[in-house]
Amino acid sequence: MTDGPEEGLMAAAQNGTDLLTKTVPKVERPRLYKVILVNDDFTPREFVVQVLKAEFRMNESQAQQVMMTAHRRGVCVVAVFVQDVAETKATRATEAARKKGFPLLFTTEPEE
Ligand code: TYC
Repeated sequence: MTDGPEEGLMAAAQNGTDLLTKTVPKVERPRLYKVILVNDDFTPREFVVQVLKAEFRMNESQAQQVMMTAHRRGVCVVAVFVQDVAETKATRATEAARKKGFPLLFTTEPEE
């Protein structure tokens, strides 16, 4: 298999007087969406790490690295998912922060 989209296939056979066809539906990989962590001046570092561990199943070291990248550069890509999963995770993570009164924000954007 190549990198490009899978091609739909069609096979036809002449059998007596009947033309037999078989089609295989075209299947493409869904577009992936990035979940992006946005820096702010108020959310405590340790709380950001806690949310990354809880909502994105990161270990302490991974969560620390992602948090510090957002802290230093302004944003950091947390992970990529299909659109509905990316949006659900970004919303849940942002809501967890709102519940505690922090402005922490997770956004999503399509890859490529
Ligand atoms: N900048 C915050 C602070 O110094 C920590 C922080 C890091 C907040 C990453 C948000 O996405 C973030 N307390």
